[in-house]
Amino acid sequence: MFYDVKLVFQKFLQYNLYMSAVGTIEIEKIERRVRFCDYLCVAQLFLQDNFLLERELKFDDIKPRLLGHWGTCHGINVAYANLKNLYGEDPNFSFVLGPGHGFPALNANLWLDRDLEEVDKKATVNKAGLNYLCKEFSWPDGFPSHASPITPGVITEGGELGYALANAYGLALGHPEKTIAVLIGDGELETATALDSMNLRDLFDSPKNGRIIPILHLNGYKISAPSIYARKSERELNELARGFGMTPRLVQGDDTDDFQAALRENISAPFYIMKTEKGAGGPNSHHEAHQIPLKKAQTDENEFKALKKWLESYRPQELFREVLE
Ligand SMILES: Cc1ncc(C[n+]2csc(CCOP(=O)(O)OP(=O)(O)O)c2C)c(N)n1
Repeated sequence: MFYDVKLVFQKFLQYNLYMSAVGTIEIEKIERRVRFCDYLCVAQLFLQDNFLLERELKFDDIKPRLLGHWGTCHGINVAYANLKNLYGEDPNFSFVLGPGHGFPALNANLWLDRDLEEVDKKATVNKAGLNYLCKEFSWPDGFPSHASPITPGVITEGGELGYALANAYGLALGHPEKTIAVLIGDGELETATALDSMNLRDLFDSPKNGRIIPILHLNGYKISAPSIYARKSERELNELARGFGMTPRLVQGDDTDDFQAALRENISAPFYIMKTEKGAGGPNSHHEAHQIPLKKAQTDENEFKALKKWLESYRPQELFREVLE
């Protein structure tokens, strides 16, 4: 048997680099960030006071009008945290977000990274800023319930699904130095615009252009019905990606170790299929999780208790200390 010693050594080195790049501490850091952003999503959607649960939750702490979307938030937070860990320091990296219904997640991440503070001086990354972020979400004269022109980095506004992948290719066109990761909803990929944008890869493959990292957010549902892609087998999904000249790589979103490994693999024309559970961490089953779970939490004792349990499950005060102090 023949071994190319140099190659084996390089592989060994790569392996060790990989091991040290995603050691336990780093994995914990990514997962803590996801938990914190998940909590911030629930707090934005539901709370008008007592944002870190520093005293016993009361009915009056809950917003009188609950408006926004929960279901897709966890997956967005997972993708954001994993990409941030790897590309956070790269000035030529951008993240394009398709599923527009996950605005609480986008707002939470922009706040945590101080991007929001740059355009809104009240969104400071401390307790006062956290209170402001949560209180003003979906609130008269505050933040809207969806991404809008006041959101830092918004390219396309208007609520129409389908443009994320085309926008990502556009950003990297003629910019070989750029890397653009793009999260595409599985419902979004059912639109003609998104599906046909998969063909752009053929035109794009040139050293004059940047690198695209498409990530299909396979959370199984579009609004409350199973998406077409959720009905396909893993083999069919892989073949679909291959048909567009891409290399499929399935990732279980909550397996941080594997997600980090997958992002570091040297895959040409990758197509990541990121599986998460719609509404993960929340009280409802997937198909009920899209918008506001526990709609009657401000008046119904059982829903109030379920919300309290849900909020407490993230241990927000501990998270706040661990992430920010
Ligand atoms: C072109 C277009 N068709 C339909 C809609 C209505 N719509 C809004 S969200 C959504 C489902 C989105 O599903 P997905 O992309 O999987 O996002 P997620 O489930 O993660 O929220 C649909 C059909 C829309 N906004 N734009």
